[in-house]
Amino acid sequence: MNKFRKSVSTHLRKFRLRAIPEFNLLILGLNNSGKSTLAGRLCMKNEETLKNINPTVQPNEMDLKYKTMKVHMRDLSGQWRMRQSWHTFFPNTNALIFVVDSTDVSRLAEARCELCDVLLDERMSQVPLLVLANKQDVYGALPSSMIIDFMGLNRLEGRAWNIQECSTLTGAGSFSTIEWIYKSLKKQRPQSRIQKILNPTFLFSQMCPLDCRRPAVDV
Ligand SMILES: Nc1nc2c(ncn2[C@@H]2O[C@H](COP(=O)(O)OP(=O)(O)OP(=O)(O)O)[C@@H](O)[C@H]2O)c(=O)[nH]1
Ligand SMILES: [Mg+2]
Repeated sequence: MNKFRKSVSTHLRKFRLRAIPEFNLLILGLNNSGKSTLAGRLCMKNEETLKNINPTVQPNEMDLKYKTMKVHMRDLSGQWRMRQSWHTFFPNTNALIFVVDSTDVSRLAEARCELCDVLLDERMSQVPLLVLANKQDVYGALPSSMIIDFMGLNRLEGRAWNIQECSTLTGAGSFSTIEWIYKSLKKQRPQSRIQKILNPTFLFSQMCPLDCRRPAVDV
């Protein structure tokens, strides 16, 4: 009996060593920011397909193998109505990419509020965040330093985050996104209960992490 148990545990250990870790990556952002173009590029879709992407209606789910990990990507619609159901994808999310259209200054406040709502959700409190300052190929696109200011990203505490300039349309900077996600996921360890309690996002979960100034009436 002991021999049997030993052989089962040896096989299980071998299997665990060989198993590829799988992670869930959520791609959010306002409509028209470039989420689906990013997802398509990471999945090596051809240029013709990338230039003819329609606004997303149903969530787009895709698997990507990168180095030693398997990433399950979920690209959701950024339309106002669809944003109300983003939270159903929060459980088991390991990393978040928030795409911003750097050419659309008029919508940065809206993007800030939406991101704030996501970060306030306790299920997202430990999730590393990568903000993509997209559409850098367009003349006049805001640099990442200005996006940091406009969106109040410097206020973020207790969370691994980064911002990156890119153009998902031309591809420039798109693949470094997955490299950053890879590195931060590799560092991820399950949190102990005490660490969770000591985490400021958990303690002050009702405070707005980005100090967003949402208008009184949602338009
Ligand atoms: N110039 C430029 N246009 C881009 C870039 N990325 C995306 N676009 C264009 O922006 C438009 C919207 O892109 P999508 O990828 O569909 O945007 P989305 O965020 O998925 O939008 P929803 O699905 O409606 O939420 C398309 O016309 C894209 O070709 C970019 O880096 N530069
Ligand atoms: Mg889309």
